[in-house]
Order: sequence, then C-alpha cells, then structure tokens
Amino acid sequence: MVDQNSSPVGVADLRPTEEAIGTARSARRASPDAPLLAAVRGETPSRRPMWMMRQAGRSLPEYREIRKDVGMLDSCFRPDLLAEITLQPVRRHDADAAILFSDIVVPLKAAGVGVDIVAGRGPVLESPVRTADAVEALPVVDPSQLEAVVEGIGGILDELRDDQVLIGFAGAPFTLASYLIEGGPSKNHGVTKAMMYSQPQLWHALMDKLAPTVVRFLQVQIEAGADAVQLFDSWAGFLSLRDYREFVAPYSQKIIEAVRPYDVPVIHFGVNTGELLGEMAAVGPDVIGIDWKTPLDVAAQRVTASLTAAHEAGDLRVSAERRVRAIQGNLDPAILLAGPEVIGEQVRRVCREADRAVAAGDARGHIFNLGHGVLPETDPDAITRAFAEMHGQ
Ligand code: 1CP
Repeated sequence: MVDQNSSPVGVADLRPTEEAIGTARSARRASPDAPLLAAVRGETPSRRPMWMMRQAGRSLPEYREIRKDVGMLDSCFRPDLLAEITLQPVRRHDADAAILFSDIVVPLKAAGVGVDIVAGRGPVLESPVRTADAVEALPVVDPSQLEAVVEGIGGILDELRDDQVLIGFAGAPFTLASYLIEGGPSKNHGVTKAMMYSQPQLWHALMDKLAPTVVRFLQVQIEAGADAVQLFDSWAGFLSLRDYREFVAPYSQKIIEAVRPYDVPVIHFGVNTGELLGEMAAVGPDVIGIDWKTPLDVAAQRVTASLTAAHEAGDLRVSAERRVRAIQGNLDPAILLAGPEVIGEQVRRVCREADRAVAAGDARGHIFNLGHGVLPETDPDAITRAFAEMHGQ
C-alpha cells in the first residue's frame, strides 16, 4: 500500500497552538453528556441524537420570511440572521444539534473571491479557476475575515440547551474545487475531473491552496465554540476509489489532522460514496456519514473491513484503535414526503440497521440523520414528526 503520509499539503503549520485549543475548550457550552457527544464516545446517550442536513433553510416558512429581502450570502455575514436561522429548526423540531447556517463558499467569499449564491441554482463564480495564474491568485482566508461567523456563533450558544450541540462545517476539497473549476453547480463534474487527469500538478496546486482555507474556516468555528464539525465532500461520490485516494484523500486527511488537537468530533460525509466509505474513514474522521443508498449495518461493516485490511497492509493512516467509529444517517430525504405511516416505519428501520451495526462492533454509536439534505418542498410538520418518532422509540 502506498504511504499516504508523504502528501505535499502544507497545512501542518496551521495546527492550533495550546492557547487556541484552550480558547476553543472554554468557548464550548454543551455538556459532555449531550447525546451526540455521548454517542460518538460509544456511551449510551440519554436519547438517540438526531439532526438533519439542511434542516435550516428552505423548508421553513420562518426562514423564507426572515430571508425575504436578504441575499443568501449576505445573511451568512449577518450575525443576528445566521444565529436566528440556525436556531429556527432546533426550536421547531427539538433537534439534538444545530448546524451552523452558512455555506461551503462562505470562506471563499470572506477571502474576497467573486462568488454569489444564485437562488434556485447554488454557488456561481465570477470567473472559474482553471489556470496556474488563477490558482496562484486565489486568496487564503484570514480568520479576521470571518468575525461575523464568530459573533453569530456566540448568539447561537446563548440559546442552545446544554444537551444540544452546535455543529460547524466546511466543504471538503473535491466539492469546493468543483464549484471553483466548473464556475457553478455541475451535473457530472467533467471539467473538474478533466483537470485532475490532464493537469495533475495544477490540481494538486489548487488543493494545496484550498486546504488552508478549509482548515481556517473550521478552526474559526471551533474556537468560537462549535462542539463538532462536519466536513462535507458532497460530490466526492463522482470519483472512482482510485482517483479519490490519489487526488482527494491526502488533503482531507491533512485537514482533519489540523483540527484533531481540538478534540472535537469530526464527521465526514459525501453522497453516492458506497464505494469510497472505507477510504473516507481512513482519512481519520470520528463519524462517517452514510447516504441513503447503503443500509447502515452494511456500510459500517464495509468500513470495518476496509480499515482492517488497510491496517494489516501497513497503511500508516489507520491505527488499530481508530477502527470503529460512530455512524451517521441515513433516511432517504424523499421519505419525508411519503406520509406519517411510511416515515414511522422507515425511521424504525434505520434505527434497527444502526443497532445491528453497533451490536456487530462495526460502530460505537449512531447519530440519526438523513442520507442527504432536506428537500425544499418538505412539509415542516413531517420533519417534526420524524424527530418525534425517532425520539419516542
Ligand atoms: O436561498 C436559499 O435558501 C439558498 C439555499 C441554500 C441554503 C439554505 C444554499 C445554496 N446553501 C444553504 C445553506 C447551507 N449550505 C448549509 C446550512 C444549512 C443546513 O444545513 O441546515 C449547509 C450545511 C450548506 C452546505 C452546502 N452548500 C453543501 C454541502 C451540503 C450538501 O447539501 O451536500 C453544498 C454542496 C453547498 C452548495 C450549495 N449551496 C446552495 C445550493 C443550492 C448548493 C448546491 C448546489 C448544487 O446542486 O451544486
């Protein structure tokens, strides 16, 4: 097996100081016994923790109301709005975690990159990044450019109960790079993959440039008090295992290593990643997020098998004691459109599959989530019912 530790990523100097680690520790407000944190440690939580990707946002009328006259990215730099929007679904559904209302392009915008979020479409770049000059010109975000996020997090922590955690997040290298290279949302990520294959040096230069921005965005959130972070490589599932391993994994690994000293759980998630789960686990997250296509017990078993094989083959990334992690997932978001009976049955099925994974020793705990984000047309009451159903078991 290739030694994955010799990658060229220069984020090592971004490892936090003792002072920064101390700042983060005293900023966190959640109790260590909060269900999500207990589940990650493999203890029995007071209830099974649950949150939903994209729980903040489009499905809620109170969100549409507050965002009426404010652009998406503008709202991410208004501390009052980002706090309020983050808290709306937590109040409404009694979620065990708040996910920071932000976007994966926020650190790029903060750093001065010309990017906007176009309604109904997603992030759109003023000029795509496709040349060595463009990569060279790409700024790395400075923490001082993210002060609005820090202030917003303060407002969130003031209101969360101590059994509720705040999850910060960042986009991971492939997903972020795809928006930069394509210039906007893409169906097949063709331009991105073509650059990877035909100009690998340029690809690696872009990854080297992006990784410190991702690390800093995560660090700012953790030092402001985030209790956990999720690294979203949403579109990594468009890659083959071989390409993921060569072009993406070393960077995700370095990013996770750079935030590891804070000792907050790191969740790693992508869509269509059935083939990549073992490799995504090998980059070092505490929790692996699973999309809705693979049953949780099957996914967890795959992760164990893959990590065991990697460890036995001498893969230095995988130590013996880091083999078993918590799993997060994985109700199909479309189930929330299917009526109360189906929601109830399917919530119970996902829990049974997670319990099988834990019983088999393939996971220490389970965080209930969707297999990707809430669909915008979802009835908020169906979401509340799913939370109540899950918590009521
Ligand atoms: O006007 C609006 O309401 C815009 C819709 C919207 C929202 C609510 C966008 C545009 N981003 C967000 C917030 C957001 N984005 C959050 C916080 C809210 C929450 O999760 O509850 C998070 C975690 C993200 C992260 C994000 N943005 C990802 C990774 C997660 C995922 O869903 O896979 C990705 C890929 C993006 C890009 C993006 N931003 C917005 C859209 C519509 C998209 C996807 C576009 C595409 O299909 O490529």
